[in-house]
Amino acid sequence: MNDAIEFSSTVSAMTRGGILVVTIDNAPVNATSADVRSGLEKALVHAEATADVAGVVITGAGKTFIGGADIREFGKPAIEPTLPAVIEKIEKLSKPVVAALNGAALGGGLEVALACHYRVASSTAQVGLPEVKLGIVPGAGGTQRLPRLIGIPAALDLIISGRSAKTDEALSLGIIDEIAKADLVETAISAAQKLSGKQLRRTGELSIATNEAAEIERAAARILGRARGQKAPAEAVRLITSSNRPLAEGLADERATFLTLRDSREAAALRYVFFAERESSRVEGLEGIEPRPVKTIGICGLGLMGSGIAVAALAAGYTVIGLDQTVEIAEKGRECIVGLLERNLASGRLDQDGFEAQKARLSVTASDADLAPCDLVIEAVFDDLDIKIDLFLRLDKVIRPDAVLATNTSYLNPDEIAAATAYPERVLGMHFFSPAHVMRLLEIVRCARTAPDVLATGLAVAKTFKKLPVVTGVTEGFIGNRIFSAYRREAEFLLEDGALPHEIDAALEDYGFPMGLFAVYDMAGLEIAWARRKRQAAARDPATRYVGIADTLCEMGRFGQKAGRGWYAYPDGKRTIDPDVTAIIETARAQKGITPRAFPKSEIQERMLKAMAAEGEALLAEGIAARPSDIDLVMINGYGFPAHKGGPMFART
Ligand code: 3H9
Repeated sequence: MNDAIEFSSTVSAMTRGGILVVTIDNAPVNATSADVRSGLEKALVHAEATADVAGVVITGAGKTFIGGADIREFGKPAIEPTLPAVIEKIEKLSKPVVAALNGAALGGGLEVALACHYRVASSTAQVGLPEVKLGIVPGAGGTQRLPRLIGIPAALDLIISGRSAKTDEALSLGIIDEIAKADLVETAISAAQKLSGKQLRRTGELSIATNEAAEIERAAARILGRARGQKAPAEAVRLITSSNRPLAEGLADERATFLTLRDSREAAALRYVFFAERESSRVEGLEGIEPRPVKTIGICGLGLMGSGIAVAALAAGYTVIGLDQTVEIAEKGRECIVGLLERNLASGRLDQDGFEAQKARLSVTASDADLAPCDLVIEAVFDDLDIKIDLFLRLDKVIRPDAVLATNTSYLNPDEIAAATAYPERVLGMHFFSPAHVMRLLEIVRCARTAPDVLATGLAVAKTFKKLPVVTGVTEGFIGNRIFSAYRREAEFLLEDGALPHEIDAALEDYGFPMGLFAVYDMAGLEIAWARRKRQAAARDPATRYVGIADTLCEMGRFGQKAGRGWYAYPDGKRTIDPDVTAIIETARAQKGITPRAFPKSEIQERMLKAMAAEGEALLAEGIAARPSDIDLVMINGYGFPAHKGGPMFART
């Protein structure tokens, strides 16, 4: 052991047992900033030049190995040395370099590790190349070295999905060589000592299996079919499938592609989304506020929504008490929840022990009093104000005064529910999206009197549910459904003005939505929205433009796919343009004296985007949404807005 050497302000090293142990300490995630790159380069030069150093170990301080390139540096002038240059030095070093993966090795972090001659990981580490999620391709050798190490099909899967692999999978794929059973750095040091003086295995020199052409072709076709107009996945496929060529040639192609994509609008949008997700839970007024402790969650109403919420709560480790109207209905709810857990077991998302443990934490009841131990109760009963108020009044009598009450409503005013209760400060809204155990978005509704620590509790619980929480103020439909209404309204205006449902849907799908609006309507069913429109009819201002075509369809029983017809016809289940619907639309236009005109796709897209952005502006002006990026997150995660376009607020810039 000797004194630490500081190679830069974020990279230091100690020599232990003849091995230079280099530690990257660049909080929060050890991203490869200019200072890290320069420190690493100096450490490598030192190791090569120092006779007493027999090898190198690279590791990270804290819980991350290296989280990748510093995304905040993208778009700024490049500072030497570049990451590919540092990585080349690692691979070519004459002495063994061992990566000691103490945590996540992502993007440029895994690329550093791939160039090392041996990789040891702690059991909690994970590896991945998530660059396509940022609209770029790996730019420091990932598309060339990973296929050399694990073959093209496995590299395609990891790079295009952008997913992370845990250590067991990483070991079986051959990405890492060893999982440390004892101290990670000690294990890495001893690996480096053993490799010293031996022939080193340089990933860039490995050859690629060439007998997998059919498998590769199938995988590539599948990936490109899902890319929805994004550039990065297609470019990554091209680079990976052509990696069987001289390394220098592949690296040069990769670098040029990375630089072009990095400066693209698509990458800017995805970077914006990345930071927006981290920003959304920073809420004004909650600085330093501690959430209330939550161990037991009550869920009222065990229908589809309540069951989904229960599954999310069980997965997060909570004890769950489900309540429904009768013992029989509650038991049905329990069966539904257990059915969802069984699906997770069958798909491998849950192992047998986890399944048993989750099931053991679930109980159901028809008696309000059984909810007494709850720290938080989430109601997911029928969306009717009287029913919800009645339930909350009953809950007031049985749960502790400091327990939090959350209403899962889509359209009702939670302030009215809160006002009816004994302690309105403990009430907030938690608007889940269906299916609640799958959909990531969770609107957290801050009511007029919600206490700060109650709001903080909602956010903290959402995080444990692995949801993306976005705080919204109270307004009809909150952030998402208000913008969705504006989107729907504009589509209906377009119908009257001359566009047909399939033309509007084609324009939206071309833009990147997984499904056009009218196809979505048909899938979800038209009757619930019709019932709401009928309820609102009396209050509607006759001077505002109202499109009645959807009402006509409903009056004809065209309730969507379930009914076999809606905005489209479904012979053999296949979405087909229906001349009857065209005739209905033409009649509606004629009745209003509208002369239809043709709309190019770009104009449809522009009008839809403008309508969403204008509603977003209104939400900001009213203080319902805190920032434009929160609105974008809601539309991306709840309504299919393509992430690579950044959301309606980003797209207007
Ligand atoms: C790349 O590597 C390109 C190369 O192929 C080629 C180069 C030539 N940069 O997520 P958290 C910040 S592209 C800058 O809440 P966790 C983040 O904004 C990169 N900042 O933590 C947040 O800041 P703040 C490929 C970054 O523990 C803070 O760190 N890599 C970066 O839940 C904490 O983040 C990726 O795409 C970054 N790379 O999760 C990995 N990463 O506190 C992206 C994070 O101010 N990162 N920050 O809001 C992650 O997936 C997670 O952050 C990680 C930690 C799993 C590492």
